[in-house]
Amino acid sequence: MVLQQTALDQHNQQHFAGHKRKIDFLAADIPQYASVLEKLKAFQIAIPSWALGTGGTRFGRFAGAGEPRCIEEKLEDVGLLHKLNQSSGSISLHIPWDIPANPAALKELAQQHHLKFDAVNSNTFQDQPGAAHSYKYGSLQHVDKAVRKQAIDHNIEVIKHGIALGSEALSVWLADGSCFPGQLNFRNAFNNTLESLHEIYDALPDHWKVFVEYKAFEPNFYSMSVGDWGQSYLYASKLGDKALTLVDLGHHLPNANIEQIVALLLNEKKLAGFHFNDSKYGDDDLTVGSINPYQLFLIFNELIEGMDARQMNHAKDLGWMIDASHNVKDPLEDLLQSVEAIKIAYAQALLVDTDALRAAQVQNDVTTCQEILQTAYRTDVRPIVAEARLQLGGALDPISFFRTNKVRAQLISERGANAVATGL
Ligand code: PSV
Ligand code: MN
Repeated sequence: MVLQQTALDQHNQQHFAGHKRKIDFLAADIPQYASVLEKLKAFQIAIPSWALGTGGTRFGRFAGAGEPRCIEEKLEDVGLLHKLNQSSGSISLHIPWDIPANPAALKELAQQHHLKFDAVNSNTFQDQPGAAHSYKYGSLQHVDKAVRKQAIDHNIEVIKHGIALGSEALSVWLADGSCFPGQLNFRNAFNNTLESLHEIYDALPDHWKVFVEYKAFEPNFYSMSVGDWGQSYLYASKLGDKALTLVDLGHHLPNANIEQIVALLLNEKKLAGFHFNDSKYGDDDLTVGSINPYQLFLIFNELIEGMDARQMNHAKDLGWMIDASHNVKDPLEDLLQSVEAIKIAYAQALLVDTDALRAAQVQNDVTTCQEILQTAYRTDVRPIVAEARLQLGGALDPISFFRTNKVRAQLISERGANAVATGL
């Protein structure tokens, strides 16, 4: 479906007076207003192709309706999001859940929606029909060289798909590990994984990166072969400059200080970027900002401080992606909320008075440090996020537009009530 510009204009006219009151009030209070606005306009977050349908748990999946039935319809959905928020200008594909059979046509379709292809993801955590070998006991770590080779070949295949689409990064997440003590020789598993990753690394084009994602547990419950940022950092360091550590916010043990992990990885030039989501207990894959928005703000505070210290471009120099699952919400509404939460946290962190914070830190003035951070965090920055969207041609209130204009109902009438997307 195509969103009508007239509907968008009408929506913005209806919301404009209320918005104007709020933005005038906020702008008067932000000294760096113009630069914050420009940074917000430039900031894009990639949408995962696997999150456009309703997710599930191992107990069941309650599919929604009108889900995208093919890769083209997934692009269409991301196009809808981007038209509304002007901040979702790319899609991250997961292969073989999405096989780009005709890359030239797909690139053209992406261009029509003003989209680019972000990192491509490999999948060696599920067996594929007709595959010669099973990943039941791991993939890149496997004791059998033939299984490792199959997994390496798959990753190289994914790189080739990515090249055809104009992607510039491969994300590798391994389910490899063990469920019971004694099952695995840790050193051999590490060395096999490293050797396999080396072969994948060697297949990367010059300007490409490989993102090594870690996860503390699940599906293996005793050990994971890339279980934490230390292990990922070790692989990335041994591989070379093109290998970096990917931080998925749900992949830590409870209470981990993710903002500190991020600061150190950035300092070591080894931070790839993010899979954003939120969680209360584990890898819950909930809407970004729905559980712990303060943590998200603190992460962005470290990101901005660290990126500015290295004169990095906020919008381009790290990978910004969502990785979430929507069991009870409409996936498109959920993704709109996630992107909004990320932009809010980014905007709040841009408001931190960094000079004052540095001065307070060297004075060991702990109270002032907290005041500075919380003053920024408690600022309602939603009007400036909306203003950035408006200036780019998006909707002042994307969720309200989505509901009022019955976007899901239109998708259901086009695709049917039983259309189910591929993915987890
Ligand atoms: C694993 O839990 C993960 O976070 C990885 O990024 C996968 O590729 C993704 O979820 C999709 O299942
Ligand atoms: Mn992830």
